[in-house]
Amino acid sequence: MKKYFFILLLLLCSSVLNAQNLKLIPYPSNVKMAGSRLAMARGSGFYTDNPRFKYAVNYLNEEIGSPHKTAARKQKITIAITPGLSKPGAYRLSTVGKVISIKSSDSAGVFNGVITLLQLYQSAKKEGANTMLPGLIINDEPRYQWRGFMLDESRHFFGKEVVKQLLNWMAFYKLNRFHWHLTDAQGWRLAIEKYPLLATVGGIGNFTDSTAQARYYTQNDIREIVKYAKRRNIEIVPEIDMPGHATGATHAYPELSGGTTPRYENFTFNPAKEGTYQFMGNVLKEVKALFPDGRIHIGGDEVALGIKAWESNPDVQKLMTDKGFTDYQQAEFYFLKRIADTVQKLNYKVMCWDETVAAGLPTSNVIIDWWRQNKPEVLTEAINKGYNIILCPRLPLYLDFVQDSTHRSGRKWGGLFNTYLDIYHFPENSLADSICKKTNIIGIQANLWTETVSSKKRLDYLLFPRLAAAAEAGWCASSAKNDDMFNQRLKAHLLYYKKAGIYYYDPFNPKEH
Ligand code: TNX
Repeated sequence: MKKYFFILLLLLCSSVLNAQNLKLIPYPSNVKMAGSRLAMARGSGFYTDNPRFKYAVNYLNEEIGSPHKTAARKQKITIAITPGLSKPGAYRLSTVGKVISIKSSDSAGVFNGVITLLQLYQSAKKEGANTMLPGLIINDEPRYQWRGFMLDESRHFFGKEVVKQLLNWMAFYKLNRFHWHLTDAQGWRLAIEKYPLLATVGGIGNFTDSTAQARYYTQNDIREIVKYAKRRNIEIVPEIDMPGHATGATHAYPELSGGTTPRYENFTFNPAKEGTYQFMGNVLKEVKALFPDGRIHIGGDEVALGIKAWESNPDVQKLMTDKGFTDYQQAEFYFLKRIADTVQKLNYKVMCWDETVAAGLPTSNVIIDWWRQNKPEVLTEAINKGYNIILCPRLPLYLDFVQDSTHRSGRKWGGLFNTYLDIYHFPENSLADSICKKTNIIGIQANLWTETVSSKKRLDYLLFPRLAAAAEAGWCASSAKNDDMFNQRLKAHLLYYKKAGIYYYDPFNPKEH
């Protein structure tokens, strides 16, 4: 009898203390369970003596809802920057003994350690008035330095509170780059002081209603959001899409249009007018002042769709003759080179979509977003030319595609869609091993285009839980992936979404549409 009791106890303990039970997403590279536990009293929070990282610990306290300013009993965390951890963003977290410690070689790693602690706390067992943190040592490092998410706010505008909530979830999943698609044909969403009509006129309308009242971010909004993101270890890359997808801007300033009539049908900026370059130079200066993280995305996608109008544009015709261009793509690339040069003269790095791989931009300080999964040769070309590359192919990384075959709203291409497991297994499920190993692939990114997304509810439904899968794909080695284990952890995270009032898709109970 006694013997069975002990076996039962052992089984119970091992299930409580088993690393497999940790509800961490993304899952850490290495976890060692110590068998101990660390009790935290209800209402207590965390503190650190390290002044440099008080902000991170305060963030943790806010997230767990601890009144950290007044908490009587607080759990100490020692935080140290120690050289020698191999990758940027790597950290070591220990919860063994009485004091929690986080070590890293950089502040990104410290933040990542704090986030792991936050997730441990969220999923910790409660015993009476105590939260029981498992005693463990985690050594962890990201697979990719760039773990991104892109939101299109031109097609539909969601506003500050939604963006902040997204930044919170990104931080929770250690996603560290927010690509913000702020301008497009359906609306210009960023106030520029020198050209106020960009926002007040260019901001009118959206994909569903071209007359909707102007919606845009003021410069104060932007500063607030940039600060909010920084506190969460998230860099923001603003996108000013050009020379295509320009109608939001040319709606406000028709003289910039590459077409002959001023409004919607004209898709590009005029590449043949010096005024366009002056205008963009001034816009980019303000963009740089607002976004301190050192990168601007200049678009460069789908210009071919708008080039037709150049045939009847006398300025463009003159440019073609003067420069001896024989096809319009040369004019497009001429435009992109001048803009890239302007950004680089501002000491900022350039990002652009993969159509620009052929444009002859300098390879240093230019990052390419590879999105056309039906053009693997473009990815190979970008790799061979030596560009740094972010992988964001439509399949499986576009989140405007539905998650399930039964879903009605969202995109499906001849029945194709993107499940959370398609994302989880990226890139090995999509690209040859030899490509996956290329070191100039610096990251992956999930993109949400919003032509089909006009409400917060729909936004949530497309994002969750695929954001979690994207985070794990960006962080974990392919050898560490396991569907069953991921599903187990994900189930716990669905409860977090529920608690937060998120309208998520439940892949384990897929009855909603
Ligand atoms: C192509 S992806 C675009 C976007 C659209 C998206 C989905 C990319 C760089 N350009 O403008 O929103 O397809 O329709």
